[in-house]
Amino acid sequence: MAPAGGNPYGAIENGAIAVAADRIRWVGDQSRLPSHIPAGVSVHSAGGRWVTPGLIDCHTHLVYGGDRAREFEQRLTGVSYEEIARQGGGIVSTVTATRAASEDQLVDSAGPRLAALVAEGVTTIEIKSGYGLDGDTELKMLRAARRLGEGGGVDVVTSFLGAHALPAEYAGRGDDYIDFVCAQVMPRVAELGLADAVDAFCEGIGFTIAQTERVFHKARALGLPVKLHAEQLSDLGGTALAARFGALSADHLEYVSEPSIEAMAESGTVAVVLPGAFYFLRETRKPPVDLFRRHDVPMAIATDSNPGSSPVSSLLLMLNMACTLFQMTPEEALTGVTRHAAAALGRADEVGTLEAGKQADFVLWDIDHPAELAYRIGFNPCHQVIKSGRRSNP
Ligand code: DI6
Ligand code: FE
Repeated sequence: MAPAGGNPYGAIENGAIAVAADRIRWVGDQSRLPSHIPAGVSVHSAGGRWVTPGLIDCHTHLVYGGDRAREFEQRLTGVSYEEIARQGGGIVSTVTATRAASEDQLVDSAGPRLAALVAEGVTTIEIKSGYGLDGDTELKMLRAARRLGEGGGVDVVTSFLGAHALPAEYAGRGDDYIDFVCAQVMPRVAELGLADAVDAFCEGIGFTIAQTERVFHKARALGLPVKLHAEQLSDLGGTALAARFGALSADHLEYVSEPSIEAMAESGTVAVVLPGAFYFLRETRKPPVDLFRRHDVPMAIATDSNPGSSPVSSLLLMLNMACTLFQMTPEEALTGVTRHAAAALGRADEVGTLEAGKQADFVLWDIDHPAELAYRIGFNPCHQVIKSGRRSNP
């Protein structure tokens, strides 16, 4: 499958990919391969299968302690997500469990969730901090996330999300907490190279525009790109702020306004839609996919894998939900977990398409047509994952 081109999915029928070490060297029509294959080059048949770029899950909170199954029960009796958060449950309850867990325990508990994603062809994943909300636990989460990428089977990109929720010890003192995050935590995170970007939760139950802006200023001073949880439950204008800071992505966006979308188009900010959270919170307001299309804002799709609003470990299921719930096309959905997801992580030069020079991350699928990736529910047609030029599953 090729990067762009006028044909659906950028597909190449009877294509071939040449790989040297961890890089794609050439992609094209099989008939244009040299008839003489030089000694030392091995040839593998994909058996006529469809090949796509390795999938990219560009928004997850994969590392955390505990779970929130009981909160799920509570929500089913009619208590809202916001209500639970205000009562000190929600994100804050995961914070307690995450602080109590050791770094090893965090790595171990995230492992099976990561394995499920990798088994479906995920070769790059973003993982956020944000369940520590104190210096040591935020660093512990980011170290755990980095460790999950050490096996080489998947690239882990990290985001520092210190401004995720207000910890109990700062109740009523949001500005003081932001002071602490900016002055004490972010410089340590940056110095240790533990984050590739900085994120925040700009929301009534999160942080204000002014507080988010302070986090972004600090990120800029530390040379880190930004992204934002914006307009998930209300329209505070976080997306326009993110665009002003040249954010890589603005995520959720159910309540985003058209002027903010124009600002995204201007700044090249990717719209990351998260159908798992929309579904699991039984939201009714959809992200304005038509407006993203009209303004040529690239759309990415991710799991938002987290214990409270999206306990999801399947990116393929998100393709289905993006189509059924948000009326995206299967082609848009696939682009949303490859090319546009790469852009949402600032990694578009490295991954996300099958192009010469990029990392050799790709997936062989047992499917008859690429629309099948979005069509099936609870079925994994992944035949083989190639990560950085090597086979990563049996
Ligand atoms: N928005 C989300 O969807 C997650 N964080 C955020 O800011 C939810 C996190 C949680 O409920 O634990
Ligand atoms: Fe999130």
